[in-house]
Amino acid sequence: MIPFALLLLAAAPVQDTPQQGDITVRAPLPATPQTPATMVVEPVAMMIAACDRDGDAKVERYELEECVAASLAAFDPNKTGKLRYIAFGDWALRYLGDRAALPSPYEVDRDNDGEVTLAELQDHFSRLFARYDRDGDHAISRAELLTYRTMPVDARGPTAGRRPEKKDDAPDGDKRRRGGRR
Ligand SMILES: [Ca+2]
Ligand SMILES: [Ca+2]
Ligand SMILES: [Ca+2]
Repeated sequence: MIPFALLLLAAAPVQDTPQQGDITVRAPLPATPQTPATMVVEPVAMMIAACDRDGDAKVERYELEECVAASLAAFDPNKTGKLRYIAFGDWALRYLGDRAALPSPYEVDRDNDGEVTLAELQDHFSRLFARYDRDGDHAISRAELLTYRTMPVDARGPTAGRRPEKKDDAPDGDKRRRGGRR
């Protein structure tokens, strides 16, 4: 009796599996509209957030200074204490995510000698610290690192400057088009 029951159990799923020669066509999943991004983080704020060493999600000055020094040292194998602009671009790519992200080397290199020294970099981040620490408690919280966008944004990005949509482009019309009946 038991072997027969097991056989039935084993056979049951077969009814649902496609027979040889059947073709299963899956419709593509509908695109999920992105939640409008009203809160963003500047590249340099992303770097500052990653400087939290003790895990309290806040960045204090000593943490930022250590972090900035270590970041420069990573691109300064000969320990010259400075980065030329090309090396600064590599630094920016790693820590800010893009060579062109702010701050630019021109901004940080205060004496315009073509090199960003550790002192210049620390000075720049010290001013950033003062800017981000809005409540003046000598620590930068994640809330202080957020930038709030005032520009209306939808799934396709900022809506400013876009041509107004025609009435035909109402959500219903949109759905019909995406339904694939052409
Ligand atoms: Ca911390
Ligand atoms: Ca300089
Ligand atoms: Ca603060």
